[in-house]
Amino acid sequence: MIASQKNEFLPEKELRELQLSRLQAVVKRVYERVPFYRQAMDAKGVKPEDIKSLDDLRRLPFTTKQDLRDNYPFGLFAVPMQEVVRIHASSGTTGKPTVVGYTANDIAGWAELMARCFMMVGLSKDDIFQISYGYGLFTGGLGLHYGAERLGATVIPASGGNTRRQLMLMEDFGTTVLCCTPSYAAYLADEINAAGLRPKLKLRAGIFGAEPWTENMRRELENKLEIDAFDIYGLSEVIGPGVAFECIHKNGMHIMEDYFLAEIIDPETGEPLPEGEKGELVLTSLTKEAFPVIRYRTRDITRLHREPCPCGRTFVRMEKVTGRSDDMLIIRGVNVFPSQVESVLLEMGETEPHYLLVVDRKNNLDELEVWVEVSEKLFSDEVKRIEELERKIHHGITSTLGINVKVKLVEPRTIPRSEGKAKRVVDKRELFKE
Ligand code: DLL
Repeated sequence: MIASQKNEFLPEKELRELQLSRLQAVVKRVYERVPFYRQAMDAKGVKPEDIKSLDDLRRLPFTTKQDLRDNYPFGLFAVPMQEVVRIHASSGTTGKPTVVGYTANDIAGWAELMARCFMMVGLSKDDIFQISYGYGLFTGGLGLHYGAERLGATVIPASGGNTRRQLMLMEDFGTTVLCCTPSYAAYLADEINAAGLRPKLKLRAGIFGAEPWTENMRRELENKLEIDAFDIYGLSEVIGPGVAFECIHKNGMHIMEDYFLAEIIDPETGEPLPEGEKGELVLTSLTKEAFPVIRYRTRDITRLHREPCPCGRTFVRMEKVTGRSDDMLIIRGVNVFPSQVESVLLEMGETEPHYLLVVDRKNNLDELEVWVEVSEKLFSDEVKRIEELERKIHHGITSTLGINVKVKLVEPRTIPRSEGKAKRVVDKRELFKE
């Protein structure tokens, strides 16, 4: 039913041939249609016809999030807007999101990719998917939604939040597959158990991603929810969820190599690292029409390995993402940059330029507290002024980040100064220190 499923088991040689022909086509496409890529390739002295082998990939320029910002909103699209049927976006560093687009073929291909992921772990049209990733500009909700429909499964487009309703839907509609961030799954698990609901549920699998999580967390979710929990990776710039997914062996996520080419580079030098070494993941889209990306620097730190997988798939596997090479935080699945907070504060101009983001996880839910220094004078003023300012900052930050935060105004010199790079974040979640 899923035509591209045959690619999952292609012998190495055939897979490389397929990748090369797709790479040549996409490079030609962006060179001819996207001025940014033409300029970047000209600057490196590379023409599309120079791409004769997969090794020539490294001759191509990188694409970064900054390039997306510089070409906001549609400057990197490779088709006229009449052919773009969907837009998604993710948070940028200063309020403006990074924007991606899809043609009808892109949407169909993505749905197929997601359906393939589900089939990899034995899900089928008999399943009932509760999609509790956010719907909207975020790729999570609609990305999984279209994939589950393509599979022929029943879809409950629950979106995130409203926990009580989530539990009701789960019970009444017989949800078998829960799709959400792992931190939300952990929260739901506690609520389910507190309500003694598990015996009434038909849950059998969880598709969790959009933020880093650990093997410990997997064990906890699997035990509490009595399910198989699978890790799904992706990013909007490259397509959304479905770039990589685990097979039933849960030993690394297979990167969908017929859709994407993966490299690992040294984040400092940009040089490709030998296979098996840990570094920054760089992805090139091989099939997308509206928004192809060449050597996109994901900033995600991981490792690739090619040992044969017992499932028989030949696609390379990536380890769980253990960090980022930039300062992006993921809080309840939402991407947050400290610079977003800074720009809100600077725009307001009523505080000192010293702030700190304190991230913690309580009852399995991420919490963000923003500490902001205010002048001595303000502190000696009446309480009302302080409360007013707190409210204003709260409103500014909440509406920019799209998540709720706590704001704490503090006295001058409360936040430690640093002599080098300012330390803007205290992340108490310490996910990977197990
Ligand atoms: O988070 C797409 C997605 C939706 C993936 C639903 C999985 C499930 P963005 O909002 O663009 O897209 O955020 C992408 O999230 O660069 C990683 O840093 C992080 N991320 C995504 N999946 C995982 C994962 C979606 N499984 C950024 N493990 C990426 C660790 C992940 N980090």
